[in-house]
Amino acid sequence: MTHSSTTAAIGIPGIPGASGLGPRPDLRPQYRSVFISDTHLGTRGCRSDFLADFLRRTTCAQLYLVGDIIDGWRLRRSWYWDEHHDEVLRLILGHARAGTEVTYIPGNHDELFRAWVDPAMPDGLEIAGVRLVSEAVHVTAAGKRLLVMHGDAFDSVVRYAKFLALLGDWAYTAALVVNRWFNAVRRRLGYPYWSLSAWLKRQVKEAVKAIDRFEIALAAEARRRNLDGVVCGHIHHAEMREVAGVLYINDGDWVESCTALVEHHDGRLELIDWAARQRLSFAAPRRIGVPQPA
Ligand SMILES: [Mn+2]
Repeated sequence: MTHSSTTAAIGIPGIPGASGLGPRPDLRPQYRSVFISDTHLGTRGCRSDFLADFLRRTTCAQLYLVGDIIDGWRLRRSWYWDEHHDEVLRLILGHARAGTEVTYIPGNHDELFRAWVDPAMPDGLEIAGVRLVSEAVHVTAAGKRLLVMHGDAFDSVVRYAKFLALLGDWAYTAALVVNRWFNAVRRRLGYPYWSLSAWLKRQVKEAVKAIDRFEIALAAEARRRNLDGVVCGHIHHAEMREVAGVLYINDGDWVESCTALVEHHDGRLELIDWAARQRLSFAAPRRIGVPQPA
């Protein structure tokens, strides 16, 4: 099968103009390309409901899945799957069927796929219209050449306090509340005050430094290959910045935040925060249907 990027998405429920009445070559997809990563489907943390909403309302000529899309192919105790996880897969395959060029670049949580990609086959392997490759070079409409890789190959620079890599505000606030109780108990037992806040601030400072090292390492890799920039994921921290003349872009994740990188038809790149844009609340309960009795 050839990858045509001229065909617009058709026949996908919920996509404006996608009536399913036949090809609509006049209907241009919304974006030239879309990059998402770290969706961690198969885990409870995945905001699969928001992701399904994003995939339902977004059309693009090229869709890059930049690793850690499906988590836990290896047998894991905590496998989690609901109807939104199903829907996400259905929507991705639907986009591929409708003419979107879908490229899957495995990460460390879906590294099983890496064994399927033969480095001798630069075109990779194609399954259900999804092209599987270990990494890719995307050329923007503006002619910028971007290395697309998950990023875990540079783990050695972020080994520090991964669990704390950018603690969310809410977690920080919650931790401080716990700390108040903790110190009330310590005081009663005659122990001196211990500042969780100061400790956390030190940890966060180290995590920020680790993220900086990661960004510098990936940008350096792009420069080494004479490319204009890099698009990656892995550290769950959306970012777009220039590092010594090279563009570093991290498309974020769909666990802690709900972010994607989009390329407009003129080659302009933009990070979008889907939860903020759609005013979706992380605190609201997920709309999950009642399972049908078997
Ligand atoms: Mn990863």
